[in-house]
This record gives sequence, C-alpha cells and structure tokens, in this order.
Amino acid sequence: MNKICELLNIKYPIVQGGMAWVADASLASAVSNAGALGLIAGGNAPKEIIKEEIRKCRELTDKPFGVNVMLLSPFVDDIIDLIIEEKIPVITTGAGNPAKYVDRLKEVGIKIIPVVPSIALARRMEKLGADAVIVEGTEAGGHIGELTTMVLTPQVVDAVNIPVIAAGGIADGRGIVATFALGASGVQIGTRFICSDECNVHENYKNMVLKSKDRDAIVTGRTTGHPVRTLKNKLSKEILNMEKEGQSTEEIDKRGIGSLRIATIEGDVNNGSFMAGQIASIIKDVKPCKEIIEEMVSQAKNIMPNIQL
Ligand code: TUI
Repeated sequence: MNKICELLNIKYPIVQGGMAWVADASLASAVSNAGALGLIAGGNAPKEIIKEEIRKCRELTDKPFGVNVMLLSPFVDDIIDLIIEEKIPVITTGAGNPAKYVDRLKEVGIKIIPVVPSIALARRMEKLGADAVIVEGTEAGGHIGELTTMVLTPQVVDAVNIPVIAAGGIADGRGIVATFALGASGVQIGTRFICSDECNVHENYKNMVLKSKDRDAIVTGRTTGHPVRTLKNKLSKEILNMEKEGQSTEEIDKRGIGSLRIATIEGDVNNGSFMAGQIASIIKDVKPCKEIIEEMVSQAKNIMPNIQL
C-alpha cells in the first residue's frame, strides 16, 4: 500500500494545497470525499472562523481532513490550540518552521507534515518527528522557496527516511508520474483545485487561471524577502515597479494589504492577488473535485500502470 495512503487513511496519495482564502470547508470536504486529503487553510484567519469551517466540513464529509497552518499568521498559537481541541488528525504547515509546536501535537497523536523548501529543513523536520514532508518547488503559487520541484524532490528523498510529498508544478497525471519517478510517495496539488466546482472563489479568479499563459505566474517580493507567485495583473506589475524603484518594504506591503481577499471574494482582476502556480496555464476546465482527482489518477496509471497510487 502507498505510504501516504496508509499514514493518512485515504484512498489516493493526493493532498490539497492549503490555500488561504481559497481552501474552505466546501473545497476540503469535496477533496476528502473524492478519496484524497482535503485541508482547511488557516491562513491569517482567527480561531473562530476556522472553528466554524471545521464544523461545516464535518457536516459535509465523514472522511479524514486536515488543517493547513500558515506560520506567519498572528493567530498561529490559537489555531494550534484549536487543532488540538478539535482532534484534527493531520496538519500541514507553511511559510516557516513549526518546531515549537511539534511536541504538543505529537503528544495527542496529530500527524505533522511540514512544507519545506530545502534539504536542511527536511532533515530538521524528520529529526523533530514529522510524519512526512512536503517539498514545494518554486513552481508553486503563493509564498515560495528557490529550488524547483525537479531538484528538490530527489535530494530530499535521498536525505530523509520519512515519506516525501512533491508539490509545485503538478496539475495532472503526467506531473504525478514525474514526481513519483523522482521518489515522491504523494503529491500536493493547489492551483488545479481552484478550478473546481466546489471551490468558492469568485469566478473571475477561476477565469484568470483558465486564461493564463505559460509566463503569467510571476514572482513579486524577491527584494523584500517574501517572494510570492501570483498571476500577472495591475497589482503585481505595480509591486514589481515599486521594488525596482527601491521603495520601502512598508510601502510595498501597504499596497498588497487585503489583496488576497480582494481576489478571492471581490474578484477584482486589477487589484487582487491571484496566487497560482506556474502550471496554471495547462488548466482548461472547471469541474467537480472528484472528476479532477479521478482524471489525474487515470492519466497517471495509463502512463505508468504499476505506479503506487
Ligand atoms: O506557505 C506556502 N504558501 C503560501 S503561504 C501564503 S500566505 C502569505 N501571503 C503573503 C506573504 C506570505 C505568506 C501564501 N502562500 N507554501 C509553503 C511554503 N513554505 N513555501 C515556502 C515555505 C517555507 C519557507 C521557509 C517553509 C519554511 C521556511 O523556513 C524558514 C525557516 O524558518 O527555517
């Protein structure tokens, strides 16, 4: 049996990306109901909001689902408390080092799968007792590291003994096969699920992904230390210009405030931050999560009949 399926008690070793303002109870439950692992994104939301999403998700599915903890959130401590109170079976973490929370989570049997952008952090996470790691290449959307999925995956697979989940640049069965060939035991998929029926983002967000081209998912924030990949629009071009002009981190951050909500809720194509990975342009349709997942799995099995999926 596949190691990730065994660890998480799921049918397919596919983990949904923890997309802030995107991954709510509707998306997470649809992914879990389809046999993969759905996650509610903690993002920057306070405890009460996430508690309500957990309640809704439990109404919508009886399958396992997790919570993604965004470690730059001002509410991280509250969210960790909530996860323990609610006995959530598994968490993924992003945008930082979850070290100081690991012992408390492990004590109550919660599985921890940190996203790591480097081999060093993967090793540290294994030592601390992480159950698996997600290696996220720079192809991914949102907050990113430097290395690609292609180079990160085999190096981390060689460096640790825990299962490795590959992320960044995967949106179909070809991507799954490629990362499994590099040694991955599972995949994390984000952008593809934005274009699902159960994803509640504004339809303009889905359309931005559908009409995107190969070079549209650009990176802002390289100069301020928080590189973020989003689809090219007025906002991202303005931020790049501010960086070129050498404007202060405060000024740049101010321009970006609230922009993820402006994208996901308001659908303002000029002023929103439309986070998406470099693979966005291969996505051509919006359909139920179940169809997305079953299509990817069947594509992968056609290419590599003996793949452990
Ligand atoms: O976390 C993500 N993707 C995200 S988080 C997010 S919300 C946000 N918005 C604006 C600015 C910052 C965050 C949007 N997208 N992916 C997982 C990920 N984690 N990518 C990179 C990392 C990472 C980086 C450094 C993980 C650990 C890390 O460790 C540094 C350290 O402390 O050792």
